[in-house]
Amino acid sequence: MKNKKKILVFGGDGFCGWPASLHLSNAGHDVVILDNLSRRKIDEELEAESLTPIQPIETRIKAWEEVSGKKIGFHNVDIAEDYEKLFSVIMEEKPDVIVHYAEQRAAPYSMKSPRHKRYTVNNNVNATHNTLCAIVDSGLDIHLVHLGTMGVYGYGTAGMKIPEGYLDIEVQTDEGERVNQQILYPTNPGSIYHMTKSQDQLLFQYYNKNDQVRITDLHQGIVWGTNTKETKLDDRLINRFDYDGDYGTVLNRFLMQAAVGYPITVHGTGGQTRAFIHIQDSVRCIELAIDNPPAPEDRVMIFNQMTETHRVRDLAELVSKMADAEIAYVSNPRKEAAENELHVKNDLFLSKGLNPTTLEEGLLREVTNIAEKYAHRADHSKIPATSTWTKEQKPGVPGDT
Ligand code: NAD
Ligand code: USQ
Repeated sequence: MKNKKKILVFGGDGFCGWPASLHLSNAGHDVVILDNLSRRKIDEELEAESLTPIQPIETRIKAWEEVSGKKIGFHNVDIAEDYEKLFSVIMEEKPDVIVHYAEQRAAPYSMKSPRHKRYTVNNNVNATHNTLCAIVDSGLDIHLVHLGTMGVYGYGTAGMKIPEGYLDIEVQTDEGERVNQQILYPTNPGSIYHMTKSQDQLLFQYYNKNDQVRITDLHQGIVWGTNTKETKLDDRLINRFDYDGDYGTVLNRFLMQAAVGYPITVHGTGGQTRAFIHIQDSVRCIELAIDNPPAPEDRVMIFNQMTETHRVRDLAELVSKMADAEIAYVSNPRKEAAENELHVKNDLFLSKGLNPTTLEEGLLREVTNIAEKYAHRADHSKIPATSTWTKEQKPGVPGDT
């Protein structure tokens, strides 16, 4: 393969990282996963498993080799806690690219208790800092591709389209002259988890300025769907499907709830507008980011990785109609604007060749079919979102409002 690269995927056992590892391996790259399997341990802590029966990482990798003839490497490393091991793996593997997914990614989990807040900050900020520090320490020219979030922007811009990372501003000098500048778009995170992604941005700015580390930061919207072209090839390659109140994301939750006969849990009025991307496009974006690295003299390259925006209650109505399911407007356990507009620029990925998958019934049905197939594995007591942003708030339980 022309342009074959050695790619380390940090967090490659997770919901986005596993299908991305398969996609990159299928495209001909040499892929090695680093993961401490903490997400699987959190399943045990929450007593809430993936709806789909995901296989142990060793079985996944063996199945991939049988199906594709391609090898994926694996190192069990806690990149936040074990800098020495992280550094020695980087020196051993000498990657061209690191794709960094390895963070605690659920906003409700990050808000559960002081312990969960502290874990999320320690894990995420150290994971990102250790990665940057090790890249510089290695002396290797490694392109870092990081998964950030749309949530760093906050979700309201008074009608303006959210730019890709940088905001044009005009300032007035002491002499009264007007000067144009670009600044990092001010962050406005809505949870401890989203706050760690805002912290990541500063770490990137610093290491890019000081050490010319080549960095692409992908501000991703909510990922929906479960299968990709590669995960469909064998049951042992199946991707995880989170549906519980902490890790389940909104559209997949609604589709799962409809499939198992649980009322669709809309938080508050459902007036929240969010950005979305299908898992197949998510993995394609990673490939495009890897194929289009910034030059060493470039600033941090920021892409908005989303394809469309939707209002939560519109999604609930769509799923309700499609599956003839009931909607429950529940108490919102989060502190967030009840209603917001959201307009987002995504020109960079479109210009690099992304052909967006939009919400269409066939794909929604595919998710519902998977949820129906594994409905017997669903624990209905784990569905309500019980993590509240403040002590005064109530969990999102149907029938409680
Ligand atoms: P996930 O929890 O399924 O996967 C994260 C993986 O990272 C897990 O396998 C976990 O074990 C690993 N990990 C966490 N901390 C680690 C550490 N210290 N050392 C080694 N491995 C560690 O999450 P996901 O949904 O795949 O999300 C991946 C990334 O994409 C996250 O950074 C998240 O913020 C971002 N993202 C996700 C979504 C989404 O909708 N899922 C949307 C936008 C952005
Ligand atoms: N919501 C409901 N009902 C539910 C679940 C959620 O109404 O049953 C609402 C929430 O209150 C919120 C919206 O749906 O207003 C989105 O919630 P979510 O859990 O789907 O998404 P979020 O917490 O923002 O986090 C997810 C991923 C995270 C990623 C982020 C991208 O877990 O890793 O960073 O999406 S973004 O939202 O664009 O910041």
